[in-house]
Parts: sequence; structure tokens; C-alpha cells
Amino acid sequence: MLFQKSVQLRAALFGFLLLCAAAVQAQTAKLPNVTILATGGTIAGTGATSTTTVGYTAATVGVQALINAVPEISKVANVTGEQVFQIASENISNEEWLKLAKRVNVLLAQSNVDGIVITHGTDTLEETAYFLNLVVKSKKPVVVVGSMRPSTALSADGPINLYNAVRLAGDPAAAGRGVLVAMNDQIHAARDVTKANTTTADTFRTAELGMIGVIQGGKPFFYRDVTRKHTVDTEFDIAKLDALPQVDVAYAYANVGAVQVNALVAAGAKGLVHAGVGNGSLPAKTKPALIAAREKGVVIVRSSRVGQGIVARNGEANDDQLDFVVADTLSPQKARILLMLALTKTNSTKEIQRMFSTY
Ligand code: DAS
Repeated sequence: MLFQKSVQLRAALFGFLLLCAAAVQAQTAKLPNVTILATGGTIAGTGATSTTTVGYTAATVGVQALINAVPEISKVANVTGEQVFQIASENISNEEWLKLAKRVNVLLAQSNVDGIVITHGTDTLEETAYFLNLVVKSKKPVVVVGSMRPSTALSADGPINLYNAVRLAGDPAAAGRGVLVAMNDQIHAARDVTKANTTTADTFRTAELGMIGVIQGGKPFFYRDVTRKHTVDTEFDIAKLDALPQVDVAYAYANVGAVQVNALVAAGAKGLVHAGVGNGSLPAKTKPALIAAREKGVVIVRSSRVGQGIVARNGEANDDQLDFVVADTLSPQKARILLMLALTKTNSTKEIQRMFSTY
């Protein structure tokens, strides 16, 4: 009798466990599959004390520790983590960009990956986001995220930023919008966002064109979309590239001369972005060096150090006559990225100007 009871109890227990397993499997099956690619930065940083928010060490915490620090993530997505590299982002190179972009494209081509989060240092986060915006070949969400306080700090912003980024990357509403930057509950388009403050948590801003959405309670709300081409609609393909053309930026200011331009050309720049004053103005002492560079075949793009607004073609310089390109509203650092990719396709300034009007 007792034996029969024991068998029945075991059967009931086994049945219950099966039901639990099925319920977990059903729940997991419903959750999006999000891969977190970690690259370093403050979000992976540690400080000596909980009040150390400057003078900490970036890029010390591994991807699994970042995921483990936010257990809520496992309730909203099936997450896997990869450490692509571990650096402070002021040190990121073209080679790391190519490695990251190739990994993103391989993963997004897999049916078992619904979206990608990239944890990244904030210093060049906007550049990596824009580079990926031009070379990722998928409509699936790619969300770049960082933090302004290290993981050890009071009110560290990394955990909530990472949670929000995973929610966003797993949300079909985020698909087809290009690479997104999710920081401080805000959603920004990769093309137009910039780091606007050296240390505050609200540093990522799209000053005049505005953020494209907000994350509230973990849910994304979109209010506008981007108009320039990105991801699957771009003409750039890095799959077979192991290097990118050397393109540099020369920065203008009162009393500037030709030293920067001449040095960058001598060092082998194939393209040069001039971060002009105002509407991309060319100081008289710099202009001859830019003309000489153009005559050597260096492609010159006129951008502006101002940060907002369109650099008008044939405005502050006769671009038609000089055979220069204008950067539209792209910052100098983002104009450099587009010019690098443009030079992988063509040296025609007419074609390159079309690209600056397209992306
Ligand atoms: N050094 C900065 C970087 O890695 C730290 C940060 O803000 O992420 O970009």
C-alpha cells in the first residue's frame, strides 16, 4: 500500500516537474533572443569607492558579469554574451570597427538572433554607432549602450541602460530604424547623436534634430524616424575589407595655419575632413594647403566645428571650383567615417557628394 502511494507521489511530482519545464520552455520561446557584444568602456568600469565617478578604470568587467549584475534581463530576453574586445573607447581602431561589424552581420544573419546590444565606451560611442549604421546588413535592431558612471558607483547608470537596451533590441518596433543609441531612457539615431557633456548621465543628445524616442518603464516609445539611408539600404560592404582608407580631421580656430593639413597629407591621408569655423569657413592660411592636397588627389570634405546645421555647398568656399565636398550636417568625426567608407567605393567627388546627401 505504502509502495503504491510512493509510486503515485513520484508520478505526480514528475508530472508537475514536466509541466514546470514546459511552462518555462513556453515562456522562453516567447522571449526575444538578444546577443550582447561587449567592447569595454565605463559600463564595464570599476572605481576605488562607490563615490568614484571620475578617475576610475574603464574596461575591466567582463560581459557575463555585466549580464549577471542585471538578473531582470533574463525575464525579458534570452540573452547570450560575447566579449568582442575590452577597451576604453578612446582607443578604438578601424580594425576593431571591422571586427565588430563583421561579427554583428554574422549574428544577425542567424534566425536565432532577434537583436544585438553593443556595450561600449561613451567617448567614441557615437562614431561606432554611425559606422555600424552604414555597414550593418540587417533590419534587426542594433542598440549601442554605455554608461557615464562605473559599475561600482552609487546610482550607476550602466545596469538600467543595459536593461533598457536589451528591451529595445528585443522589440520589433525598433527594427528598420538604423542603429540606435539608448542612454538615459532616451533613444537616439546613430547619425545625429553626439556626446555633449564630459561627465553627466544625460550626455548623449541630438541637439536640434531631436531624439527619436523614449524608453519608459522598459518600453520603447517612438516619435519620429530617420530620413537618411542606413543599414540594408547603404551601398557599403565591409565583408571583404581588412582595412579602411586613412582619413583624418584638421580642426580650425583663430590664427590656425597649414601645419595640420600638411602633416596629415604627408602622413598619407587619402581623405581630409576640415572642421571649419562657422559654416565650414576656410581660414586664408589653411586654404592653399587644402588646395594643394586636392591636387595630390586627397579628397577634401568641408565640415564644421559648430556641431549643428548644414554646411552649405558653395557657401563659404567655391566647392565647385575647388572640387571639394561638403559634409551636410555631419560632425567632423562622423564625416570622417562616411568619407572612409566612400573611398572604399570611389574617388569621384561627385559620387562622394551624393553619398553625403544620402547618408
Ligand atoms: N574612457 C571612456 C570610454 O571608454 C569611458 C566611458 O565613458 O565609457 O569611452
